[in-house]
Amino acid sequence: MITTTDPRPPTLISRGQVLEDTPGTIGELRRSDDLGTTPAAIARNIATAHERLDEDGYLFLPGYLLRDEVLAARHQLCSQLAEHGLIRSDHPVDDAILVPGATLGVKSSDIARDNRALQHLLYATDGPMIRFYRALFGEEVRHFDFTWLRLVKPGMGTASHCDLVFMGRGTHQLCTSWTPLGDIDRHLGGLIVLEGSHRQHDLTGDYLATDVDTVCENRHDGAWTGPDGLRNRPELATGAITDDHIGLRQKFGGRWLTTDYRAGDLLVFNMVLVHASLDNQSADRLRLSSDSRYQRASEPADERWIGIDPPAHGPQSARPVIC
Ligand SMILES: O=C(O)CCC(=O)C(=O)O
Ligand SMILES: [Fe+2]
Repeated sequence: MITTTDPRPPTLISRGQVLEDTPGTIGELRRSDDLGTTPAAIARNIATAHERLDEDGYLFLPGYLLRDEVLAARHQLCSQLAEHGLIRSDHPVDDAILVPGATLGVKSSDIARDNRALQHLLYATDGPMIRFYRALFGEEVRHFDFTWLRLVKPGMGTASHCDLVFMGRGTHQLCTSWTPLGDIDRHLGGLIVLEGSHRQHDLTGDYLATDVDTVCENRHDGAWTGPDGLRNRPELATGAITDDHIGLRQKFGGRWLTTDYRAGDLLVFNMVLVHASLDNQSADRLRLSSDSRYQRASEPADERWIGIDPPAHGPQSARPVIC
């Protein structure tokens, strides 16, 4: 009998580094499907959800979103990407096989905005996502209008960072939803979070006090030039903490946590949890996920991410300071 199961555990690679693979250095995300997998069940158990979010900095809800809705968003996304020539249309488009050498000629956030199924999945007023946040925040929810669509080609994932440095101009009480748009196992490479890092303020404090779009009025040594010729500080330009995810883990002492994600899973985390992603080790498949943000409607929102065509971060959102 021919078996297609590979008995070797997959090697986890992030930013080109093979991560340590001993029990004290790598682990599985804590699942919270014991709280239920429906909005009503989660709402009943919201106190425990709060406790876990405080304790872990994240909440992993496997199977909480409707798999059919996730796959509908994926299908529409793959059709859009095939139309733009990024993925092959001589294969089932949902397989997301990359056209070699192709690049996307439009902003991925525009693709996300035009994808009705994705907008419905992430933002429908009475859908599971918004109902989760309404229960969590205990009031009406505002979401950022900007949706970060991650179209990760074979190769490098995302460098370690906290979202606050990108999204900290309004309330800091907001959360990110990382939503796999398809099944994403460790080989295709999903999100990794650094255990306990949301409590390590002695290590992250200076970093968390920064804003990626700060420009120095009195220094001109930056990585990009903003309005009036002001330049930002090079150390802030990407918002990344480091590419050295082994060294970072050794410094922080926790484990890198991840899982084999399935379409329908939802990973929620706060603004100060250090996270990154695994490299896409596939030969030719595009990894598809979105990240979206939610907060209390009554609290101020970071204006970089609000509006029909949000300015996002970069020179156009420069904030001059003396440094
Ligand atoms: O998907 C990724 O590679 C990174 C996602 C991320 O940084 C986020 O969801 O905030
Ligand atoms: Fe992030």
